[in-house]
Amino acid sequence: MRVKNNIILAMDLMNILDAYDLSEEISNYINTIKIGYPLTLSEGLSTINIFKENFDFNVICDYKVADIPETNEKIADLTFKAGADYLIVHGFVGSDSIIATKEKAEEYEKDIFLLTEMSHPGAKKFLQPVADDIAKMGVEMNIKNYVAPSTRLERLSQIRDIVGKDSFIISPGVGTQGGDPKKTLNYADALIVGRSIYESEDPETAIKNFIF
Ligand code: NUP
Repeated sequence: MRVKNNIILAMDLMNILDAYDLSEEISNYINTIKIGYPLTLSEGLSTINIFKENFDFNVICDYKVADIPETNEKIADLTFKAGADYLIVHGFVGSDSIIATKEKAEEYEKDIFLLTEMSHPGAKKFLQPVADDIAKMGVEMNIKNYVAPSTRLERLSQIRDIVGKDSFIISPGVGTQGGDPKKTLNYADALIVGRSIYESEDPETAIKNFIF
């Protein structure tokens, strides 16, 4: 995937009209967006195609899929059928659950991102102790795309070492959560940025602060 300016906009808005307006404002700088539960539960899966048809964005669906394989497969099927290019999947549920989403992605000629360690403080307690193992499992499973935190650069660096230089890492937590965007790009291929852009009075200028 080629992510323009190495920035993925986290489109955590609660209605499609705001999301559409923002897309118009920033589409010269951004070609990849991430949508999650806020927009999807507000407006439905059909939002994916609105972004694809009107802006030709790469759309990553951040549904942090974390269920048994059979349920994961259904979620992946609905998401890719709706037009998603990528689906973010939790790693802690284990390889069978992940395989279910990966195989479904392949059916649609799409792909998944494996979520290793999360960026918020609470992730230190349960997720951090197993995050290296999640990344190692991803490598064994031949997964190429990962999500890892910008809020703990030493952890991001460690995860990069595990998944190797040819893997593609996208990293949330810069800006509002405190992560340093420039340093993050020493280890990650692209930044995920939400509030620092969509809550800004001037999203275009806000984006320029993340371009190096
Ligand atoms: O570990 C993660 N941290 C995180 O913030 C994994 C994520 N997927 N995210 C998402 O990235 C979060 O749900 C939000 O959509 C985005 C970060 O947004 P912001 O903190 O820049 O507003």
